[in-house]
Amino acid sequence: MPPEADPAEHAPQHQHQLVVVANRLPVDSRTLPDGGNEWVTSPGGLVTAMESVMRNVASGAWVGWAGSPGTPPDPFEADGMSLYPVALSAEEIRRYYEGYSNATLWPLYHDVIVDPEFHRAWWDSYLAVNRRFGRAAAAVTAPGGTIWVHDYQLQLVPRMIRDERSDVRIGFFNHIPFPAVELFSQLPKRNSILRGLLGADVVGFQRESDALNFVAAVRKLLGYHVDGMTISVPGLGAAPMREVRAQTFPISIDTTAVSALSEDPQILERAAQLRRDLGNPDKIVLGVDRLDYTKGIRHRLKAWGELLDDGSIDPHDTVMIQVATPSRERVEAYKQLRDEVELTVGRINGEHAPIGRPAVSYQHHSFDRRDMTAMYMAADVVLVTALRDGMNLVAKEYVASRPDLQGVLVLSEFAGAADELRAAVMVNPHDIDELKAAILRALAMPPEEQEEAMRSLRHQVLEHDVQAWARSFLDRLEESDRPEERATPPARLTGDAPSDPEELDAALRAFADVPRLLIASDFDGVLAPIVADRDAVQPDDASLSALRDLSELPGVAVALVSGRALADLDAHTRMPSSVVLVGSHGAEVGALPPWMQAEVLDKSALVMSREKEELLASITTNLRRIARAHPGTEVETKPTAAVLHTRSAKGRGAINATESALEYAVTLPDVTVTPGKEVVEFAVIHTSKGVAVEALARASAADAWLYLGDDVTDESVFALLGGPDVGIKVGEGDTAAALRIDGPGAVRGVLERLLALRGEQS
Ligand code: ADQ
Repeated sequence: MPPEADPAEHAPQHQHQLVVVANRLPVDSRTLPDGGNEWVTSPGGLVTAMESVMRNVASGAWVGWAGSPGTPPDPFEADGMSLYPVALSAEEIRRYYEGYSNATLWPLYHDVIVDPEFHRAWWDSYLAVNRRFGRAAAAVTAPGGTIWVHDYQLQLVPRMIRDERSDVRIGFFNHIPFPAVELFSQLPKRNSILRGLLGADVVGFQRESDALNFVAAVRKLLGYHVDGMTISVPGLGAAPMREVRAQTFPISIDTTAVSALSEDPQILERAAQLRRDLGNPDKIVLGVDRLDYTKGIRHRLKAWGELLDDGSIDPHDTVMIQVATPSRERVEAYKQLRDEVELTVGRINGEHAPIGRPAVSYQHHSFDRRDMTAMYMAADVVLVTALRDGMNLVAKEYVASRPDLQGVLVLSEFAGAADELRAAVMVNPHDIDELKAAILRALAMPPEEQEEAMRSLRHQVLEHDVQAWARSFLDRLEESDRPEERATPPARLTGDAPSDPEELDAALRAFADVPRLLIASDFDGVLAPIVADRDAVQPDDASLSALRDLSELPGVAVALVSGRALADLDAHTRMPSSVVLVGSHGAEVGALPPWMQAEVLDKSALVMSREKEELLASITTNLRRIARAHPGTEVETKPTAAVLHTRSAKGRGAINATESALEYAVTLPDVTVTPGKEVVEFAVIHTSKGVAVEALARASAADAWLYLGDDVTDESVFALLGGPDVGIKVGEGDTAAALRIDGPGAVRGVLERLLALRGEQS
């Protein structure tokens, strides 16, 4: 059982104006001489950044894991912040942290340098832990406060907080890269991740390419409208659109603190001592990394080994220090990496190290900031050869440690820092020959050239420190819409897990007991699987037959409600006259059975005027033009609407065509434009499935309605349901329905069960 301790229960509720949510709290456990335990804060870059902004708020808090399994410590105060530890069980550490976060997301987001693993139990744990973090943050934030969620371990948290607290501003910052949509698409539950992130008002990334990749994924996989870097997230039912901003905020370091250390005479002496300890080599080359396969340590050692092998470097003159901090040691890929790195270092030293001095000094442990700065000050060259890296702070720390303007930074173009540190010696670390040449060039660089490059690098790093980074993120967040001006989307279910079968059955039993019922269902994706060729749709005969039989029972009205044109729906379902057909998202209503009070249905709003006919003709012409430019897309015409279908488009054609259609839509204020699953509908009659079903419910004097739907257009019905009504969402996605089933097969089960329950009564 996961530990369910709620950190918020110890504290006054809703009190903090600014709440940071990150996987780890900035604390470590320390064992006392008496064997007891205490928590000490471990200020890293993020804490330092937050300190400066926390000073300007009345009350700041941090929600995160304290680093040990089981019961967490009670909330406590540190550095002017309240810390709220979140519990993780040993199993959750294995599944949520080492599993989904570090063996699924981490490799996938770093361009699949090692194969990501996918396990459903890991996802379940990720979901549960994200929910715990979200709840803890929502509980301690003041009304109208700000919550800043950090990193890939917590991508579902923004959405989860939004569902509980519509009054707060939510920001998310991704510290690692965001992959290209082609890679991201591999991720099972990818849409849940995107929807999780889109709960935020601002989603921040390290580099422009990350933000662009994210926006492309949202466009392609969710079909949402994007204007530049602003994403329009549709509200459910009657709720308005929300705007979410994707933006680049390159993270930095606490430059002032590093600069101060680099001017400390004791640290200067330490740097000199380090050189003496290494036998006074002419040159020291340094690598500092977490022992992670993304950091390119193997490539670096390969290049170094070859330079020694071919005699380009003399180990009597030049020493390499490789600091490789222990990391994620229980994850298989990391164990293998450690073995390989240590084997390579052993081989290089065995073959090249002079007696009493290493060719590579390998340090597999942590250093304090003072020692780290001394190393940077002693290093003539620092090698950052990451194969993929969100930013890479080592590069910036090195630059900030060199007020003497000496030293050369060799920097991988795949590290985020490459976008800013243009004066470094840039390298593609996959190209070992290029890497070797870059190392030699760095070692041979004349002092004046070093000075020129270092001056430019320092200008960049000193101007943009981590405090400025945090402030610019929070300022941007502050500029987003005031939360209280937005209506809350009535999402009752998020994610994609089907409802508990017992809960579903209880709802059906209660519904079947109501005297007068309306049972209405969408068609495509509910009574028939979605197919590429919409004329080849194959409805589930058993579902249709159950609906037919239900419509014969006393007190039961049945309707099929579809985006298809009425005639098309009729042709594919061949329903008897006892079943009402509603086409074109409510704009076309078929014949009503005699017992329905037809006069209740107000059709006046649905009449096509001449202007509307002309408008529809011009829309059709324009959509056809778009379709011609994107092979595989096509335009369907309906009596009151024109629809662009992109299901059969090749490659990026679907995205591009949708984009063009939505751009065109902006020019049509009086047209209802509805993006759906690989379709965009332009309707000149303002109606919705919700309006139509509500009218039918009135016409049939129903005491309760049941509605089955899978598409965003069905949300207009779900949003109207309440009390005795039953809304069932078919498939994944946030919804205003209260129940979820997974596909047309389960729909058949629901309809047959209803038939059995209601049949028993008659
Ligand atoms: P990391 O992958 O951890 O961070 P990085 O940015 O290089 O990578 O930060 C490492 C930090 O650890 C540096 O501050 C470094 O000085 C420190 N460090 C490394 N070895 C150490 C040792 N042995 N002892 C003490 N300190 C050590 C993730 C992303 C990065 C992104 C950061 C911040 O992967 O791309 O830059 O978050 O957003």
